[in-house]
Amino acid sequence: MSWKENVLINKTYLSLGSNLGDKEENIKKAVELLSERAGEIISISSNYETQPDGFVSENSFVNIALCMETRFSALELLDICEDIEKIIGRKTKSVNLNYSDRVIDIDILYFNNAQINTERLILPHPRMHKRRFVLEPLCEIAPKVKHPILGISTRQMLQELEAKEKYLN
Ligand code: PH2
Ligand code: MG
Ligand code: MG
Repeated sequence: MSWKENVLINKTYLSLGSNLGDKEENIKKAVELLSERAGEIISISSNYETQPDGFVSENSFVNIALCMETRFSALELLDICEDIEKIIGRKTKSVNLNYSDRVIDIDILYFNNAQINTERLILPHPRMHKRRFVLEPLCEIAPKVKHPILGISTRQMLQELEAKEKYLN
C-alpha cells in the first residue's frame, strides 16, 4: 500500500458497554453493526463483567474494547456510533456525567493520535485513564499503545490506577 492510500485509513479504539437486557447480545450486535458500517475490526477483547462506576445501579456491565480501521472521520464515526446505539435501543443519553443504565454505549477512546476538544467530542476520551472498565479490556488488545497526551501505555495507566486504588483502600 502506498503512503497516499495509507493516510486515508484511521486507526481507532472504542470502548463498549451494556448493563441492560441481554448484555452479551447487545455488545455482539453493536460489533456486527460497527463492522458493517464503520470499517474493519482489527482486534477485540473478551467480555469483562464490571460494576457500575460513577453511578449507583443494581445492574452490572459487560464491557469490551476493540480496535478498528476506518475511512470515516472522527465526527462521522461518532454519528455512526450514535446511530448504532439508537438501533440497538438506547433511549437515554448521559447529560453532565449523570449516568444511567443503558442497553449500549459506544465511546471513542483514541482516533489516530488526534487531540480534539469540541462540544460533541473530546479525544482522547477524557476519563479513560481513570476507568478500570476501559483500561482492562484495552490492555488485553493494546497493552503498549501510548496515550497521546499522557504519553504512557495502557499497561502503565492500569498500573497507576491500581496503585491509586490500593492507596485509597
Ligand atoms: N460507563 C459509564 C459510567 N460507568 N461503569 C461500568 N462498569 N461500565 C461502563 O461502561 C460505564 C460505567 C459512562 O458511560
Ligand atoms: Mg461512556
Ligand atoms: Mg457514550
